[in-house]
Amino acid sequence: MKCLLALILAPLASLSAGAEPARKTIWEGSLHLGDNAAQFSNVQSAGMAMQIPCALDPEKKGKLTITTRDVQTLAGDGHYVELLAHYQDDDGPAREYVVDSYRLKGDSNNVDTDHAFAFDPLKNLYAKPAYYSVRIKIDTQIKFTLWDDFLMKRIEIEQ
Ligand SMILES: [Ca+2]
Repeated sequence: MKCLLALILAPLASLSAGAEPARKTIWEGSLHLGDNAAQFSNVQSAGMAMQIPCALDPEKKGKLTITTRDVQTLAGDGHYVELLAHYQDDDGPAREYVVDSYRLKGDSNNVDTDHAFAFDPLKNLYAKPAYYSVRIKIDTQIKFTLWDDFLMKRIEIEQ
């Protein structure tokens, strides 16, 4: 009986080890996002948005982690994080779709902060995309005086 149990458990153990999600960094650096780059004079600025291409396994759900510094969203629902899917057709222009949209909220000062979001690469899609991208945009739907400036540090994918 013990022997039989070991036979059943061994393949299960190796299966779950193989399914361990792989973590990869798709972007790392130090980049200002916002409308007042002078707030971080020693760091390069991307202005109000940045977009990073990435490869995903369309069949696997995963986790997206955005590391920021000094996000202070005192008003509104937060900055936008969008997962986009890109397609190329033989007979037309390339297309992109927003697969999912998340918000970055916080009130952190001088500390790196992780924001984690679960994603489904095929959410609302009928065909597998050629590749994906992650877009970060500052929240511009609040009063100008309340617009936030912050630093992007890292974008990670776990699948
Ligand atoms: Ca800020």
